[in-house]
Amino acid sequence: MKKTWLLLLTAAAAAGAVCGCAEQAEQTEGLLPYEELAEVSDEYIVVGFSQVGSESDWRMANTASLQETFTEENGYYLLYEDGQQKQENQLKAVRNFILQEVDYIVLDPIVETGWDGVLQEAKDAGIPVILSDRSIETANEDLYTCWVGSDFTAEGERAGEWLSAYLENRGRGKEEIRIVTLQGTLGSTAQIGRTEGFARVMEEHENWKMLDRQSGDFTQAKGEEVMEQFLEAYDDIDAVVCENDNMAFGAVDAIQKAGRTCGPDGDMIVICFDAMQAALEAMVKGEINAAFECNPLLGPEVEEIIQSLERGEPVEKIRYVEETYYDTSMDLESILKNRSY
Ligand code: GZL
Repeated sequence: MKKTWLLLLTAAAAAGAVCGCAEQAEQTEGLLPYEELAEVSDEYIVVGFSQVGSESDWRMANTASLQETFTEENGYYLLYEDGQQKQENQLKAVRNFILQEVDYIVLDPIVETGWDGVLQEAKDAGIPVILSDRSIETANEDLYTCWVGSDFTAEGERAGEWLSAYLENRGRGKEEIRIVTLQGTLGSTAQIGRTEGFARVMEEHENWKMLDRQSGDFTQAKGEEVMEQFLEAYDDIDAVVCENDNMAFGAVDAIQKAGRTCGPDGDMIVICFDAMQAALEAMVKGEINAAFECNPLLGPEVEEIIQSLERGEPVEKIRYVEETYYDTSMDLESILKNRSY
């Protein structure tokens, strides 16, 4: 079902670079030139994609997955907007998409709250909204068609269970374990779920003590900064839980700069979420103990949903992707050879 495009004959239709290829990751500047709107009117399914930002390896892989899926060769015209980790940019992008009467809006919401108004506008405009990766908190579930992403709480529980088994196997099951956590962007679905999931396992271990949790905003620089503060504040940290790979890389840098050690042979256990290639390489180097996968390849999943909607078929409200974890007991060299991210 393609919406007949309303030609926007306004000066605001500034030239925009619309990308269809992953390596560009360019974003659409403002509105599309009206002559381009005419071209695509009935030829493509037009998708407006509002992305969180470009803060991490995971994010870049996720952006690439959608850009490699929604190409003109596949019958799509993608309007991509990088929110640069600011909700106001994403709100503006979604309003732009509504104004341009896209066929579908794909939104990866940086945080869970503050979306009801703009999603009501999309609903009033008859534009389905698919949440990709992160989700929203709303009293009105009709404001979006569905959410495809990870079960972040399960990821957090998996990490807690792994740590429990790891400590048990090393004869430390009864020892006091002092933990710090580098949280992701506060209020994001990934941060909420991972914190909650790990906390559930914490409750089963009265000998585990969470010394501190602070947000590193999913970035390596902030992760290093927060870990430096933790190292100054606590001199006997046993484990560092990093809610994404990039913060773990920052934490490892801070630990090493402080003359301390981490990883399977170090004095601090470091675990992280995402499990991108660089995290597995850090495990091979002995800097990180385990990485809990968060699948970034959501492009094909989102496309399947759009194709179902095009055929007038119902779609499930929540669609979780398959995920696993990796640790240094595994043949990481072989795994690295066969992994696409
Ligand atoms: C998780 C995603 C998170 C990643 C981070 O699905 O939202 O955001 O874990 C990214 O790397 O910044």
